[in-house]
Amino acid sequence: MPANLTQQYLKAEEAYRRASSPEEELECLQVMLRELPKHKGTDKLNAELKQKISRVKKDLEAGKGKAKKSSGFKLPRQGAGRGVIIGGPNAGKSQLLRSLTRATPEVAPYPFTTREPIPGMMPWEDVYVQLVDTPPITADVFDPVTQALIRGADLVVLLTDLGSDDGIDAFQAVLDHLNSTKTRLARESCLDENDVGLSYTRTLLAPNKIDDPAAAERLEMLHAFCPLDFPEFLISAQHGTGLEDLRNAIYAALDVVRVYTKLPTHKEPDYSRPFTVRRGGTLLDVALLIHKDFAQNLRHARVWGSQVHDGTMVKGDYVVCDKDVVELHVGLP
Ligand SMILES: Nc1nc2c(ncn2[C@@H]2O[C@H](COP(=O)(O)OP(=O)(O)O)[C@@H](O)[C@H]2O)c(=O)[nH]1
Ligand SMILES: [Mg+2]
Repeated sequence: MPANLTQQYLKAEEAYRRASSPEEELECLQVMLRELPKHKGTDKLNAELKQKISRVKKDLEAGKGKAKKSSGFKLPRQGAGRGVIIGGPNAGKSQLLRSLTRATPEVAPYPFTTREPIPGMMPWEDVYVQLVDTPPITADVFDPVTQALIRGADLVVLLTDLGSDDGIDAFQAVLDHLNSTKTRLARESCLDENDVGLSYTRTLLAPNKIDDPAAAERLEMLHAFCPLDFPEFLISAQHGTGLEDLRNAIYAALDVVRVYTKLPTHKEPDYSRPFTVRRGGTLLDVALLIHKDFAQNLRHARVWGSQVHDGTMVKGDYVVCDKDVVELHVGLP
C-alpha cells in the first residue's frame, strides 16, 4: 500500500469495503481512482483500480434485468462502532448479546431461534458499542444480510460452542462457508488489493460455554483441528466468565478516541455525550460528526487535553487524543 494516500481516498476505501451493491462499489472505486496520487509508486494500484472498475461495470451490465434483490434490511449504525456476533447454531450468540447489552433476544437450546439480526448497545465506560446478534452460519446457510453486516462491521465476535461435541464441526463449517465467499475474517480489517470485493473483517474468537465440564478437552481439540491466529477470549456467556475482558477487547478493537465538546459560552464541557473518531482522526472529523456546516465553517478550536497545554489554539488538522475537550469556533464563510 503506497504511503501518502489522502483522507478522502482512505474514506472511499472504507466505504468500498462496506459497499453492499455493485453500484455502491463502483461509486467508491471511482472516488479512489480520482483521489489516488499519481506517481510511480502508485502505478500498480492505479492499474488495479482501473481493472476493478471495468470488472464491476461488466458485472453490472451482465446482471442487468436480473438485478439482485436487496433484502431491504437496514440497521442504522449507532455508538462508537459496530461488532457483529456470528457462529454456528446454539453457540450462544443470543446469550452473549443478552449478557453484554440490554437487548433481549430469545435464547433457546435449539437451532435457528434467531432469524434476523438483533442489535443491542454495549456500554463501555461512557460510550456504547453496537453489537448485532445474527442467525447461525452453517454449511448450507449464510444469509446475505449477515454477510453484508460482517463486511460493514468494525469487528466480528466469532463464537464457538465448547458445550457440545458437535461444536468443532459446526465451527469448521462456519469457517469453510465464509472462506468460500468474499466475506472473510482476519486479525485486521482490510481489502484484498488483487481481488475485487474480497473483504476481511477484524475478528475476535470467543470459545463459549467454558463452564461445561468437557470444555477444556474440546478447547484442546479446537486448537488442534482449527489453528487460528485471532485473539482468543474464553467465555461463559451465561455465567459471565471472561466477559469483562471481551468487553474491553471489543472496545479496544474499534481503535477510537473520545472527544468532549464545550461551548465557548459554557464553563464546563458536555461530558454526557462524547464523540468518537478513529485514532488518528482530526478536529475536522469531530466537527463533521456534529454538523457538516460546522466542518465547513470551522475557524479554529481550543483544546484541553493530555497532549496539549490547556486552551491551546488549533486548526482543523489537529489530531485529537482520547479525552480531549474541544471548543469549536465557527465563523460565517
Ligand atoms: N452452559 C452454557 N450454556 C450456554 C451458554 N451460553 C448459551 N448457552 C445455552 O446454549 C443454548 C443456545 O444459546 P443461544 O444463545 O440461543 O445460541 P445461538 O443459537 O447461538 O443464539 C441455550 O440453551 C443457552 O442457554 C454458556 O455460556 N454456558
Ligand atoms: Mg440466537
